[in-house]
Order: sequence, then structure tokens, then C-alpha cells
Amino acid sequence: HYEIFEGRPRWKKRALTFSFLPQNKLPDNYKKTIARGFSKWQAVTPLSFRETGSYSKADIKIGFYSREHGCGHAFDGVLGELAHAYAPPFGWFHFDNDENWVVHQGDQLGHNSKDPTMLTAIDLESVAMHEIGHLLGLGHSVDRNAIMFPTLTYGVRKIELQKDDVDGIQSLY
Ligand code: TQI
Ligand code: ZN
Repeated sequence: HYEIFEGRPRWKKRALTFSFLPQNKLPDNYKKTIARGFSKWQAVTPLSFRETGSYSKADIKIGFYSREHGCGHAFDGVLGELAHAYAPPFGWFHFDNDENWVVHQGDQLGHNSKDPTMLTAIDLESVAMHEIGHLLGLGHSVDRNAIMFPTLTYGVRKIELQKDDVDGIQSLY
């Protein structure tokens, strides 16, 4: 079963914007993967998400960072913490730049130059789906199949919202 954050924090407006930290110069396929995550959550809520080029004005600020990065919660290098996102109305959406992020292309696992063996590969889309749940106000679920379940199984992508996730987000919005 899903969980809502303490105090039920949620976005008070429906049209939300997101933006990518310009200095990251993220490849298009990273941006598309994260944007697809937003559209999946949008499909089951009254919320809408739109990318904006105005980083400073965006509701949701997406960045890749290593180690200490000024948000009060340092990353830890390869594996361990992969990403974190803050409950509304913060909109901070941070990925650990030291992970070997991979983006799927069709049904093929994308090549990753940081780790050619792929032993530390982390699927960007699975992590993005989970973090967007936190950004919107969901905590962790005890339902193993849920996007909001706090464990990923190595090599298993989890990119589709489950009934539990949908019930959770619809109880909030
Ligand atoms: N990051 C943790 C997470 O997103 C951060 C965290 C710990 C957290 N406890 C929390 C966030 C309570 C909100 C509320 O869960 S993580 C997964 C997992 C992580 C983990 O890097 O450990 C995913 C990020 F466990 F589900 F695989 C994404 Cl999908
Ligand atoms: Zn989580």
C-alpha cells in the first residue's frame, strides 16, 4: 500500500514546469527519458508538466550532481544513493552524476561509456519514475510491484505506474 508524506504536502497549482540545469548539458535522450516519466504521471492526475527553458523560474529543477552539492544531502559516488527528490513545494530533483546511468533505446540497453561491463548500470527511467512520485508527495509503498516500492531489482526495469501508485497519487490530487 502507498504512503503520503507527513502533513500531506502537495502542489497547489496544476500546471507545473520543469527545467534541466543548463550547466549539465544533458544529452537529448536523458531529457526525453525524464520527460516521458512526467507524462506518465500526468496521464493519471489533473496535473500537467511542461518543460521550460527558464531554469530559475521552473517549479521543478532537475540536475545531475556529484557528492556535496549544496542541498543538504550529499551524494556518495557509484551506487548507494542514486537520486533524491524533495516533497512539494521544493521541486528539487537531483541525480547522482557518479552513477552509470543508462537510457534504453527501443528494447536494447543503451551503451554506457563509464562502465563497459554494465555491472553498475542504473536505468534512468526507472529511477526518474520513482523520484517524480516523491516530487508530487508520495512516500514509499510496501507493494513490491509499485513504482514507489523502495527497492529496484538489478536488471529489471520498472517504468509503468501500478494500481497502487495511481491510487496513491489520486488520493492526493
Ligand atoms: N534515493 C532514496 C529514494 O528516492 C532517497 C530516500 C530515502 C527518500 N528515503 C526516502 C526519499 C524517503 C523520500 C522519502 O528512495 S535512492 C530507489 C529504489 C533511490 C532508490 O537513491 O536510494 C529508486 C532512488 F530503491 F526504489 F530503487 C530511486 Cl527507484
Ligand atoms: Zn524513494
